[in-house]
Amino acid sequence: MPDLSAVKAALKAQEIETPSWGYGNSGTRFKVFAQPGVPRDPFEKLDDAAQVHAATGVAPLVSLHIPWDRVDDYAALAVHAKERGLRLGAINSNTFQDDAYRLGSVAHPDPRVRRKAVDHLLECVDIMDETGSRDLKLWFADGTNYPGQDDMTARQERLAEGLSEVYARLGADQRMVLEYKLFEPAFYATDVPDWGTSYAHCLRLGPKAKVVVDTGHHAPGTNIEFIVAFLLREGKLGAFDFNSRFYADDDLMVGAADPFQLFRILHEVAKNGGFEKERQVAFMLDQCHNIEAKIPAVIRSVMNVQEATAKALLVDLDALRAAQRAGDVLGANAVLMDAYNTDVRPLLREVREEQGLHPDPLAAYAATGWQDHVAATRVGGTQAGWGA
Ligand code: AOS
Ligand code: ZN
Ligand code: ZN
Repeated sequence: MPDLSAVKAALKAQEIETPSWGYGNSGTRFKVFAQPGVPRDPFEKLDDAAQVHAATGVAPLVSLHIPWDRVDDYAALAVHAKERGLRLGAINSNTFQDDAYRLGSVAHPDPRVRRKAVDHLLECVDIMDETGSRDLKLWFADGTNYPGQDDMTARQERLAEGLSEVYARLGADQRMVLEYKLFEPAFYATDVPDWGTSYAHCLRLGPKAKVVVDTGHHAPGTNIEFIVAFLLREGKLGAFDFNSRFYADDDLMVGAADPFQLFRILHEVAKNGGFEKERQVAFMLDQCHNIEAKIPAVIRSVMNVQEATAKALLVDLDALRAAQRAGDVLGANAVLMDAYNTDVRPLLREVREEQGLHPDPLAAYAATGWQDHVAATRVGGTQAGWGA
């Protein structure tokens, strides 16, 4: 059986990164519902993220999205974070919202648009220098809508060229992490549609380039845990964008749609050393909370990751391997299911109490009165920027 004190130590050491855009208003192309008290600027987004960290103890990092989180003084933003026990996490680039990007960004047929896109990515690395962020997170909306619209091979060439210019600009401790997505907004061919494409680019670029697995970016039925296991084995898993989906890239709370899938993914992480700090796997959330209250939704998501992590850490690996060696199909499956079916909520309550936290993070947040405070004092909160 796994050593319970080691499981507890791993749970206390876990760091989950929350997205700045998860705190702002968001919606679908049909409607953005405004909520009272949402942050008006990146400083206030950090104030909300601090509430999540205070309640859970495991969410000290916040991802930024540029230009949504553009400020005059990034060092001041980093200080603001530090004063609240937070650190600035990945810098997410945005090469999808300008009119110039109608036919793509780094893979655009026009070199002037490619220049603009690469310049933006380079600006993001400048920002990383100021914020102390380790990761540049790249997601490209690039692709085509119709067969024949553009040359798919030429687009790969342009993409590779842009990426290598940015890679050369990275500092010694900085990385670029490249997200893939099968669909949307391009409907025929996305330029980085799958992990294989991202992996191939990252492999060519070098050790500072790694793959991001966003759990909402696959075809239905894709075995995501296989991808995770493969990338970990190759040392190329850079980060997760956790969220859940029923149909497309729904960006719902992680663990809401398919907690068993989240467990299977985190089991592969646990089994393959992905929780070890030196592996530098970033556990990020990429979610939008369209109809639910935002801070409690982020807290719930963090708790869902913790619960799936606890179950993954409780898998009796010795028993699992013994059953696998013996070819005991049912026995091996039972070991996994035993861990998944364990109610880990009492364990997590205990872990939180040992950390000096309230055992129930949602109750702890409700008791702060923060929601009433921000509803009364913040007028005119901003839109998250995405999903509108
Ligand atoms: C888009 O689908 C991706 O998941 C990106 O990570 C994106 O930058 C993020 O969702 C914020 O919109
Ligand atoms: Zn994402
Ligand atoms: Zn997405």
